[in-house]
Amino acid sequence: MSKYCLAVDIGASSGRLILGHLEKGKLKLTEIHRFDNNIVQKGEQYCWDIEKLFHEIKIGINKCKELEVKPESIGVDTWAVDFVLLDENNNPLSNAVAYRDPRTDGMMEKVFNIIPKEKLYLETGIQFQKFNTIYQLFALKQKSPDVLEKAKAFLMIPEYLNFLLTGKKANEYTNATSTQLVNAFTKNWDHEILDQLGINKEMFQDIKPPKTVLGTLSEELVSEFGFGMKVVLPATHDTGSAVISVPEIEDTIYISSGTWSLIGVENRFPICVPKALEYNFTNEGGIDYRFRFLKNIMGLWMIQEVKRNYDDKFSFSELVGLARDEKEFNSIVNVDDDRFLKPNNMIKEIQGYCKETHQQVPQTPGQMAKCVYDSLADSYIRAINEIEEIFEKKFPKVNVIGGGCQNEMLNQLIADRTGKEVCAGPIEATAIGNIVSQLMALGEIEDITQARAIIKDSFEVKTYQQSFQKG
Ligand code: ADP
Ligand code: LRH
Repeated sequence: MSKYCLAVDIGASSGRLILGHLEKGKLKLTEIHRFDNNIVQKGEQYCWDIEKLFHEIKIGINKCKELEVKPESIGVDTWAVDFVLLDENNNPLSNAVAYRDPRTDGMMEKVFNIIPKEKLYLETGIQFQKFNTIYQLFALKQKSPDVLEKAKAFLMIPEYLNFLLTGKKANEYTNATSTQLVNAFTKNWDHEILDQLGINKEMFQDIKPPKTVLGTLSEELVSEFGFGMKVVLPATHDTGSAVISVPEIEDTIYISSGTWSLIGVENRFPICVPKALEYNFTNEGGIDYRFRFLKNIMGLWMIQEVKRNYDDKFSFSELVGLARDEKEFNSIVNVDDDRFLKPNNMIKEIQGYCKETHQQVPQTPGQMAKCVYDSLADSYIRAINEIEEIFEKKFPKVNVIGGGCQNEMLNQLIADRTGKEVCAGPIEATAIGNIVSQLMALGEIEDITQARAIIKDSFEVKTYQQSFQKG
């Protein structure tokens, strides 16, 4: 039996602490704590409740004691792009503003007036999304330049949580690339971009790769928990950890399905060709400097919001069941439309779109869910076609990972509409990727090839085939 590692995996909708260890060559998981994560309003801003998140991490660590397990290490991953700035006394200078906050409205265009879009893409290889860190920092520069000037440390969300755990400040490569401020080739902060935008360079920390042992729990926390642990950097960007868990990556298109849908392939080099720019694909940095060539498209955020607007009267699986009964309902929305990013009411927004486009307006929860799933499938198919066009080849398989892979209707829709084999799983891909990165750092797993073989052996994957012959 190997040492135990503790994964802290916090997505935009929920977080969990999962213990992992190797037993007879298989990875065993024990979920010890799960909690909700939501955007909260602080004054005028949409923010993350970072104090609550740290509190939940501490609850989870304390639960290890009840299980009489002392993990060798802990690793934190979260969603990307968001950050906290610290002053010279290591106190936060800013809220942990959430990427859905409208402060970045119009900022992309302002940045393009200084740095042409094509140049930004050629240097960073990163997809254009209005909430990327670069536009968040530029918004801060416009609206509160003093805050940016005073900042002594820029820490992304997992890095700030690591700082609270260890007192150590470091940036981590996979998450750093999501800022659109890292050069895809030097793999370091792009000082030219920072200078051109007038963003304080001094606040950025050294970039450390996944599998780095950052340090150990602070003495204060060791006395609070009664035990210490190493703090290891996994791929701290959740999608970076998730994609490690795709068991057979060759010739596979993965969809990391959660609040967002991240759809793409793994590469050894960044691809910044004009078609990739035109279709807005990203080259996010991964473990061992592999690149995730993917497109971040609307995900299950739409159904999360629909569910919330129905006062959580239906579970996710109930919504799937209700949608299945609506075979005759075929209205579709364009999920890429910005209006779905943070509407006041998702149900009304979807109804408004259908009305404006002269389609049948969804009225029941089943029709609403069917509309969301059909529309998401539509956008997956577009992205798959774009990938195949860029690579000038067909990919025979799609592997859906993450919480969304439990949506059997969506999995079947992808199989039916593409004719490809669709594999679903693992569900906890992100936490698994986090754990195997720690096990690699501790020398318990040799490399990512071995890690993927172990994952393939340890977790069940459900397969879907086209349910009818295209004719
Ligand atoms: P994130 O990491 O972005 O918070 P997750 O990977 O946890 O997201 O996935 C959450 C999503 O998984 C939910 O929005 C929901 O649509 C989907 N999901 C979770 N459980 C089920 C289920 N039993 N059936 C269908 N879908 C589910
Ligand atoms: C998925 C994710 C995605 C980012 C978005 C902000 O959780 O990290 O990769 O683009 O959140």
